[in-house]
Amino acid sequence: MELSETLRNGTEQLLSGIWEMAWLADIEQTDFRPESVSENWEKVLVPSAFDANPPLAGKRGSCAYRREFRVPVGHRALLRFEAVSMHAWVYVDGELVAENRCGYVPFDIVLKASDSERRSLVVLADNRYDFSRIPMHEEYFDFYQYGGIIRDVSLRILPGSGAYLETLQITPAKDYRNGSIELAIGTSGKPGAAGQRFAICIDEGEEIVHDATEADGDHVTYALTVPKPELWSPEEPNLHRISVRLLDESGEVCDQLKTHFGLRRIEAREGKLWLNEEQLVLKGVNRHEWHPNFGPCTPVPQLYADLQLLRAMGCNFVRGSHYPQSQRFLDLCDILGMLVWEENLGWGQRKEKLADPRLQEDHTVSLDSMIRSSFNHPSVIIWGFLNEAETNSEEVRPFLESIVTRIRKLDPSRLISYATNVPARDKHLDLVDLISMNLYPGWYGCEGKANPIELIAPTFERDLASLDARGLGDKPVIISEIGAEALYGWREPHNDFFSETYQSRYVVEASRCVLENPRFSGIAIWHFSDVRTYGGGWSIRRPRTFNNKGIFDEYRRPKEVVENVSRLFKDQSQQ
Ligand code: ADA
Repeated sequence: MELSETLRNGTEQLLSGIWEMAWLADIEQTDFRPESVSENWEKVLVPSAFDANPPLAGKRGSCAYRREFRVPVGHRALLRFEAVSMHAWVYVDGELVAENRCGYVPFDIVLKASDSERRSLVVLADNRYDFSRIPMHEEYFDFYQYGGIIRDVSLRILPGSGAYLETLQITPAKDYRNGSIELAIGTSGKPGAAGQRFAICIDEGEEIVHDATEADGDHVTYALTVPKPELWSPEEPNLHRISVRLLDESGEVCDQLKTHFGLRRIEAREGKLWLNEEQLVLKGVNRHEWHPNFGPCTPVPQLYADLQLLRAMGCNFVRGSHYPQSQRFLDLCDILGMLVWEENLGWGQRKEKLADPRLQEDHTVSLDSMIRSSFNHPSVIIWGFLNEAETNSEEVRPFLESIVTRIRKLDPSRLISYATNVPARDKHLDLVDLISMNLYPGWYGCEGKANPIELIAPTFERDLASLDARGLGDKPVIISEIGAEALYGWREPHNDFFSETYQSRYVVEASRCVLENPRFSGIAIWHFSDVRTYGGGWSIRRPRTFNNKGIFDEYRRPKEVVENVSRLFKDQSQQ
């Protein structure tokens, strides 16, 4: 399958490429006029982060982008931004048509028909922190947040009037092994309007025309069967394709969408994880989307290389920490067979922040977009949210409940989890399907301890016992983060903190404790590669202003740990 075919619906044209950009420094959006930016334009590649390279490295402020595009006269069009960071405003033909405050999720804009084929597009991206404007992004998060059009932009030409297709959502049904799926089609206007029909084709099968009579809420749903079903799994990541054409009363094709999907089932029961009814143990890493040359805009060949490094280690799992993933990365995970935890943006928020209606609203917008965009990726098996929030407080429960209820409504087929760093005191683990513990015994808080690595096993035992004592014994448990910093190339006789050898011993011991204990269903090492984080005085515990707990450095050079933990991961898969 061509990677370009795996674009969300296969009928879009990419607007990524060469645009123009003007750095506007401290201008506010309220003072910005798209037509008045007449100087300082320079060529820029989209997607890219404006502050990933000199001369704007480290700058906070506003940046304008512009280009033209064409829409046939009389047609509407759907503009899709896969991510603009952090605060974005979009102007088409001089008019403000969208504002977006969540820098890692896609947003769509439907453009009205115009009598001119040439349309002008201006985007203003602002990367300044300000809780009152963009509460989802905070300066203290332990990863650097950039500005700009950081993921692809695409355009889909829509019919001039009448309905068009909005979404295709495929859910493997109970009898998924024999190819049963549920297809939910979302259209603009009233779904299933009289006279509407859908011509549906799966793989190379025959195209069958269905009347759109039964609208189920926002969607028209069909029970369908894949003609030659092949299951999806990390070992055999088989994909199927579906195409839907919307026909009007006279049988004319008004619109078309396509997507790929996979037949697989993920479950949590009897304290274990199950994929396609077989017990599943997750072995993997947390991964930030970051490379020193590209910031958060990792090019596709590098995404592929990252996944190959993980596969070579015997990994089957990536936790996409700590924000919604790029669709290109998820496409590759589908194709190569990597299981994914996709997570809504959040990092260490305290209860006061979590109670703020502005944060709650933007969290919901971002969550909805993440689930809608990633719905058909078989690689995604877990929806995560709010990393290391103040979940030992009773007060955050209403918000957590609202998130879980919303996820279950949007997608009851996947597991729900959040990573907690207070498992023994966490008050809300009953809400999730999978308990995920971030623990750093033997790294943080072990000053003066003789053998810090020996703290790992008893800490795990203590926290597991506390879960079981609280009646949570039927829920599977993973270590969602554990790791130690190592500066690439630093090997020294003491094998002390920050050496590659300490990190290797630490991660190997943690992995051994997880893989040898049947109460655990997996581990995600913190983390894949070294990444830039906050600077200034806050980075006192972050040499180089990097989070150096990568098992690879930022250029993907393996540290000592890689070979040692790979051996363990691979041995375990042979058992
Ligand atoms: C936390 C957090 C990570 C990272 C890690 C660390 O668990 O979830 O993002 O900051 O600690 O390196 O300390």
